[in-house]
Amino acid sequence: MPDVPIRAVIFDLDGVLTDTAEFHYRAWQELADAEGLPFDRQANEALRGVSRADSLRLVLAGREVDEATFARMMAEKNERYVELLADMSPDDLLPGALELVEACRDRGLKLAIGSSSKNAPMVLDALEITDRFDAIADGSTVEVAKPAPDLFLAAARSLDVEPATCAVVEDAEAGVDAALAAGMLAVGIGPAERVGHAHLRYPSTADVDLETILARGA
Ligand code: B16
Ligand code: MG
Repeated sequence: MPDVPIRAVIFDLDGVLTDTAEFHYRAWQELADAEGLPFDRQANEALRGVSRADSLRLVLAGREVDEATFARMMAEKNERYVELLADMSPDDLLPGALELVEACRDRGLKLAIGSSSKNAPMVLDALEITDRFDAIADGSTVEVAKPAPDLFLAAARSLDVEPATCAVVEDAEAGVDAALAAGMLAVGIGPAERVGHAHLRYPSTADVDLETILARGA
């Protein structure tokens, strides 16, 4: 990691600013049950931060389906997921999330969202935090999903900053992989088994210490 000052922070959404993982899980479980596919909470863990299409491939676990069936299954899962999001409000921000975003803004950092979710703009609106960010890169921004670096590189381009000056806050193994591949400072949220390969790691968003992040990049 080159010693360059951090000028921007790219936030993952699901699992860092809000916890939609339970809704994703319920929507996948209902689809799996309807299709007679074996699936449970443990299998769901592998889907964290993974795009919708890659998630369905994991749910199918090698079972072949034609293109139309694949598209229908993705649509059904998303329809259910969006239904479950209906009651989302600022109360669904994770503890410490808004405080961290505000602290970044107070330090003059540029802020972006780098989420694999195509529903990210809707979730940000429901949380009433869209206006806090200078750029939003989501599941519709790039072709190649995390763990490829493309999404975070697109966020850095939108912010007009060099990748090495960005810190990425991520809860998923695939997201930390993507941040490292982008040459950014990776800040992992969660257990070491999942995000232990990040440069810095905190158990939860509320534990993140911005000064340590900034000192690390300086
Ligand atoms: P959608 P993140 C990810 O969001 C979720 O963690 C992951 O579970 C989901 O499959 C993915 O977005 C795609 O979401 O189906 O809404 O497009 O963690 O990158 O903010
Ligand atoms: Mg996430």
